Amino acid sequence: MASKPPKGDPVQDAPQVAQPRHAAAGLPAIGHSLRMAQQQMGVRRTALTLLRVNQKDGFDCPGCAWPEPAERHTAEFCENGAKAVAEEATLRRVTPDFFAAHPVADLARRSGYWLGQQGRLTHPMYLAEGAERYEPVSWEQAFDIVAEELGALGSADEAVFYTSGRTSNEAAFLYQLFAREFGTNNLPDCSNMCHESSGSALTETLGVGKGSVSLEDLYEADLIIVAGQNPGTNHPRMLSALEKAKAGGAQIITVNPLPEAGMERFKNPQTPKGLTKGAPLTDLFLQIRLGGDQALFRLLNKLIIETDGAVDEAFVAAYTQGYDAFVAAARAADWDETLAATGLTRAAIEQALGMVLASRRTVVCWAMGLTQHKHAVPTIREVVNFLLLRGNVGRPGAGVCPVRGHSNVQGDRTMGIVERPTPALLAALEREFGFTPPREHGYDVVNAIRALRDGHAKVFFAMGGNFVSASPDTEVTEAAMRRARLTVHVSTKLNRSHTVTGARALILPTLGRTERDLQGSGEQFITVEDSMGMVHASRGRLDPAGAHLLSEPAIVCRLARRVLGPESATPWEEFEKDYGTIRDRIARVVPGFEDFNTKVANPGGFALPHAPRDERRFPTATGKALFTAAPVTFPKLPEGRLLLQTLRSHDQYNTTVYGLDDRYRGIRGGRRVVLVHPDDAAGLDLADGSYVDLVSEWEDGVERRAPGFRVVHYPTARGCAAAYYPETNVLVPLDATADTSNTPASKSVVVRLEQPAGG
Ligand SMILES: Nc1nc2c(c(=O)[nH]1)N[C@H]1C(S)=C(S)[C@@H](COP(=O)(O)OP(=O)(O)OC[C@H]3O[C@@H](n4cnc5c(=O)[nH]c(N)nc54)[C@H](O)[C@@H]3O)O[C@H]1N2
Ligand SMILES: Nc1nc2c(c(=O)[nH]1)N[C@H]1C(S)=C(S)[C@@H](COP(=O)(O)OP(=O)(O)OC[C@H]3O[C@@H](n4cnc5c(=O)[nH]c(N)nc54)[C@H](O)[C@@H]3O)O[C@H]1N2
Ligand SMILES: [Mo]
Repeated sequence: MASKPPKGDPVQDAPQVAQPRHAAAGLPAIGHSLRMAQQQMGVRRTALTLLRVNQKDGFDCPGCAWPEPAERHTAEFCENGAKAVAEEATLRRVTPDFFAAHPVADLARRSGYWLGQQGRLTHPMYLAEGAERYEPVSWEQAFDIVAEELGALGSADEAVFYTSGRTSNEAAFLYQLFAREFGTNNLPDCSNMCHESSGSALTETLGVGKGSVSLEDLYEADLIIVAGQNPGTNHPRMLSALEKAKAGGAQIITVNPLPEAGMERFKNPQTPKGLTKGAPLTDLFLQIRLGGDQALFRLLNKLIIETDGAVDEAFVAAYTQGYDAFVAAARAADWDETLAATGLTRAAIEQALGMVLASRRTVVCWAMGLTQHKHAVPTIREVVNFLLLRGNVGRPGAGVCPVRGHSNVQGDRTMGIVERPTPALLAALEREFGFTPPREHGYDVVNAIRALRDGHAKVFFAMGGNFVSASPDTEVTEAAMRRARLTVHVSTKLNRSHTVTGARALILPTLGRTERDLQGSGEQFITVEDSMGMVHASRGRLDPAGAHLLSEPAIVCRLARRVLGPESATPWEEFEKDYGTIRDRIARVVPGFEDFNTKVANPGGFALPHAPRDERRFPTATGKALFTAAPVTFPKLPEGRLLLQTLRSHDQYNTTVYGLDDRYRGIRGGRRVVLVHPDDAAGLDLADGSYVDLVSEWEDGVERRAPGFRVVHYPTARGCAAAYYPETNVLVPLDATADTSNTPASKSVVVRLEQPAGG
């Protein structure tokens, strides 16, 4: 049986609400993933495809960036990985006939869910200036159009080259090389909205902007703190690692405004026990207020400093600097302020302290709950202070673990997708390729939107992703995009960014991870880097979704030849023919990739060097790990307002909506819900089931409104609310970003809930 056709666009978002769950995975998860996969791919393809996920001779799951264990199960994937694969390997197709039947204005009225459900893009498509519909074009014509608009620019800095974190190392390396040969560092990427705050804080304090732990470290830890992360939905395979760590004696503290089912109890579908009641994961749940984490870690740090013998003084003396200034700041931490910032009890914090002091090896894991706040960078620096105090960096079982999002977002950065390149990277490119790369810093995501809005950027090119839906301040971003001369998207699936275009627009269809990539020299593989700095190969086996698709490396090579012409000394044709030749160059440009082609032949891949982890060497400005002492801040709420976080449901991958359920939170059949504590709801006179508009309040006085959300009484922290992204991105002001990292503060939006008149 083939795939089932997608259902119609749900006109009415009608969420049904039940009690939230207290355990994740188990048999229902297997059932859900297989059902979704079979709807998209049919039974046979489902079986063939899912068995290849994350196998040593298979492809890397296009879902999250969680690493693969050395010993793999036959089915080394999770429910949500299966959904990500099904979404890509679907048998549904978006052909030129589809575009003939659907003018852009029609597509712009559809939900993101409907757009994604239409299937894989099959042909390069072009929207001419003033035209109502996309029409098929040849690849040559498509590259001519891009070359024409790039050639008409007053300066290379009027072009923006965005990347979403699914792009392979090979494609990413070529893409940044092309942008820089063209003459710009305008290389914003999804990291700017994601872990940029982690990168900023870690580079400054430890000298390396990446996590310092491996899976083995997690297994050896005494204490694992999981703060601001929902692995049950977003990194389900992490639950197996936490289960294993617990079996080895680790304790787990969860810091979150929401009780997330996955952290409460895990039913591992790979074990007999997992099929019945499963294993509890969290030992201590700190139900913190949004944005209270810096205050929490600062107080814990003060208490550690004030406990005799608790500080690892030998480590502090040998490897760190800034300790005295930090101690002075930490001593000033105040119980009352911390209790107000966190909403926690004194007893809970003292219990946490007891566990911290009892642990000789501590790991802190985090994700978007820490990175998407105005004070995200000082918050993560405080986590670093916390680990440095007891010497928990650079030894087994301990360290920093920022858990990455997109499957190759970390690798893309390693390959040079960065708008603020280091002089070392530029020098290496210059040496290897013989051109002078631009030195000025380029635009990140927020600055790219400003440049488009203000007419300073005119061509927007995206290597994957869904920029207009993922970015903040939807109305501002969409208006900015419409001012462009040309918008180009290299995509696998239809999304909203194809419907909100510049004067001219192109959709360039590309191969996904699951597909066979045949080039002049034969079948190619690509490589990716996971969240723990392991690099390995990925090989697709399915036939491509259409005969006209090009791989991402091929698209960049052909575009570069057309745009840069014979002046470019780079062997673009050779790169396209044989990706091994790209890896040979990466080996000479990017530290840690020496002998790349040899090392990646090892089925398990290889680990990139990480100086703090491997040798307790801290490549900061002073060669020491840095204690920092930023003032403690936390969001303050005006009367009658709530602090809204915008987060993911269980049935979505960022802006890709797989379905309308959020099973663990008890929500079904709709996404326009706002979770509010029953006592806050009572104070605001909001019955469960009533409908409200969410109106965000920001210092610019502009009213930002998301209409028609069903109120759900939910056990979140007091004063805090939660609703799904991207429906709520319209509420996040473009200028509301984290200090230093400029990441949109998507987890702290001050809102009022307005009941429509008579409602
Ligand atoms: N299935 C699936 N997998 C994914 C994704 C997906 O959309 N779907 N997205 C991928 C990507 S790109 C990323 S970046 C990751 C995202 O992974 P997560 O960061 O887990 O994703 P979010 O849904 O944003 O969840 C944020 C979590 O932090 C908590 N939180 C929010 N604010 C605070 C705070 O102030 N303090 C604390 N302590 N906690 C807070 C929320 O309650 C929630 O549990 O997942 C990746 N994996
Ligand atoms: N309010 C709010 N906003 C947020 C967040 C939040 O928590 N709250 N999270 C932020 C985060 S962490 C992130 S990472 C960003 C995500 O931002 P993006 O990475 O831009 O968005 P995605 O939704 O992951 O992109 C999905 C699209 O990628 C394309 N695609 C999928 N696979 C491939 C492939 O293999 N190749 C190519 N070329 N294209 C492919 C498909 O066309 C699909 O429609 O969103 C950010 N925005
Ligand atoms: Mo992300």
